[in-house]
Amino acid sequence: NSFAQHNAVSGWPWQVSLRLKGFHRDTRLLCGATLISSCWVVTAAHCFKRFGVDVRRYLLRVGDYHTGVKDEFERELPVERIVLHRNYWAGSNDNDIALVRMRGREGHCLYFNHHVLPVCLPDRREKSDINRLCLLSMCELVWPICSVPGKSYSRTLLQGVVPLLPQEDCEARYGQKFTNRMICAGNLSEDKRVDSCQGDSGGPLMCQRSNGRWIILGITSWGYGCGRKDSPGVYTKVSKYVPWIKKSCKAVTVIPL
Ligand code: 4AZ
Repeated sequence: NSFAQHNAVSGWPWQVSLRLKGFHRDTRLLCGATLISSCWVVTAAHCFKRFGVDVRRYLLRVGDYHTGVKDEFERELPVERIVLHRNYWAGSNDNDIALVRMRGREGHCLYFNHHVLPVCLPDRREKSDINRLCLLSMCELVWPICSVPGKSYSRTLLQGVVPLLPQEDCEARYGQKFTNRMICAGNLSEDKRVDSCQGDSGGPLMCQRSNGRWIILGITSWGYGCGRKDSPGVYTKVSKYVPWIKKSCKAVTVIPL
């Protein structure tokens, strides 16, 4: 598929995966997440809908590009704290945002390098210009297979370019479920175009500023199916939550190890 997503060049250093611990020492991919500081990631609140907010059930994996291969900078960190947005409730997709803190020492969790680096937060008034081309990095899903039972995940991180769409496109498609705290992005005209899907939730919709910096504009949240004509993907509009993110990260008192 020439129009499908590509393998990410060498990973995106802020892409994190949220993993659920199994009964043995295995973990499985639950959601994407995005590194915003040495200890914190943002993700989607709905990622915790199924298994709850007990921190012991989860791990965050950073620096991963190939699943099944231990990459040089790959690390798995335990979770210390999960903060769901207080206006998120499982009956809707509104305010689909959560913060997760890794367990570290003295306010420090990760060393940054070319493979592990935080993304920038948008301005509070950041415009989601229509037709701005932004990028999705996807945890592990190959979408053409995703809607088929027995779906399988890609072994390497994927990325794809999606245009930001006018809010009206999602309002027309999804009605009241689409709020102004969400971003509409994707392709309308053809079937089987680049889109996020199950397993990608919580990961970044990111855009590059003219100064070269990448910002996280959206968090993969929901949509009708994946890659369907006339059904764009819906992303949590991060700019609406910047004050909440800053306040919540500060408010957490860290228990020393
Ligand atoms: C999901 O199930 C999901 N195409 C995420 C994104 C989209 C659809 C579903 C958008 O987590």
